[in-house]
Amino acid sequence: MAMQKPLIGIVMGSNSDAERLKGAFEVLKELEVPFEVTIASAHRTPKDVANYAKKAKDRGIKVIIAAAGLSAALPGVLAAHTTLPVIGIPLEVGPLKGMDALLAMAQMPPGIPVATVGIGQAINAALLAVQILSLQDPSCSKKTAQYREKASKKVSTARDALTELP
Ligand code: RP5
Repeated sequence: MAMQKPLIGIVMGSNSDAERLKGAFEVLKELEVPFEVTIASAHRTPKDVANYAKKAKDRGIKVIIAAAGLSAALPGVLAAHTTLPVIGIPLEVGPLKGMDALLAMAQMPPGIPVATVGIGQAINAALLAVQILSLQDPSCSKKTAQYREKASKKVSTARDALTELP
């Protein structure tokens, strides 16, 4: 997988966000979907954000996932510089616990959409990215179905293990 060209680009606003994105990294590794991770900040390194977005498509990236906390402009700014789909993950950071980031990502001006997942929902962002890839790549569709089958089995195994009400 390390040799494969990344299809998903994950951009985080700070190195301090990495821990909160572990779920996304794990899912993409499990599904063997090649991805890359970088750090760029809409406020601290705005030129890097614009450059990343502008070059992503030509580099073969198909979907961008952008994660940030606080007043999180990152996914919106990336989306402004590319026609690739951008998925935003608002992170639970600071006194407002991610509500500020959620509103900044979800309430985009018409014309520049960001597909925003729930606060801290890194796994869903990764799965949504794989589902977008599946439009062109049937193997991604199969991987999504297998992931769901596994999740479904987990629930039924837990149900079958219930001998009495907890
Ligand atoms: C945001 O500010 C980052 O995405 C991070 O969630 C938050 C705090 O960043 P650090 O001060 O920890 O670098 O831009």
